[in-house]
Amino acid sequence: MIDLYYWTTANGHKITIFLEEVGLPYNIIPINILKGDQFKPEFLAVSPNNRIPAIVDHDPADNGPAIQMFESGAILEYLADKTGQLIPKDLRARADTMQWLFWQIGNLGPMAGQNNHFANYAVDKIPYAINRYRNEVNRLYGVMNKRLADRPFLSGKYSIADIACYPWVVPYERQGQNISDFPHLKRWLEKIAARPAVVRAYEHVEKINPGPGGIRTAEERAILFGQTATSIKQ
Ligand SMILES: N[C@@H](CCC(=O)N[C@@H](CS)C(=O)NCC(=O)O)C(=O)O
Repeated sequence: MIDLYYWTTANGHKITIFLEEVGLPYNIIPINILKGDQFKPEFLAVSPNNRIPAIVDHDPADNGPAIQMFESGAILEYLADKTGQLIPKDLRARADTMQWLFWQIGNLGPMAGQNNHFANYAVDKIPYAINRYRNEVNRLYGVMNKRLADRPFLSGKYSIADIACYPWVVPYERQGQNISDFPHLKRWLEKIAARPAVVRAYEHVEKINPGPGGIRTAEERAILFGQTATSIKQ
């Protein structure tokens, strides 16, 4: 059984999609990042960066003690290796998949996160910051669109690279992007959205965090955007 420390955000969806795809049993431990659960000592012991997702694998392949992991890319690679699924075994194909997985972690995630922050959450609307990150996400969607022009998925078959990127393309409207400008990306998005495992993964949202989503109060804003080193002092 895998314990999954989860909230209903893009980085959380990556792991529920993977687990649903491979059928590995999991137990969700909700970490309400709007209420400050990410600063609780028991969570920080698993995820010292106070971010979801994180996992504890109580049944690791070496039969040793439980393995704890944070960072969604590392978790996806670990779970793909554990199950032998959604990651190629061939050396070259695996290297290709890993570069697209890391591309998401180092580019699409951080840029889309900042885009969301400055366009949708920041009280001060700073045109320079809004344009900078919207343009970066536009460029990154363009990189994916080009890559997908002559192949169905980012790296050969459907893989952890697609699973990592997908939740960052779902909210293309909030990202200030017109999906029709990216026809290959749109086809990819629709194909993945139709997968039963993906549908099941997103069903957690309504159960765990029903309602309009996003930040609702000044207190939630302070918890998410007022963080310093003191936030994780225990
Ligand atoms: N690089 C990390 C990013 C994780 C991340 O930013 N998680 C967000 C939710 S999408 C979070 O936990 N935020 C809590 C906070 O900002 O305090 C990963 O890929 O796992």
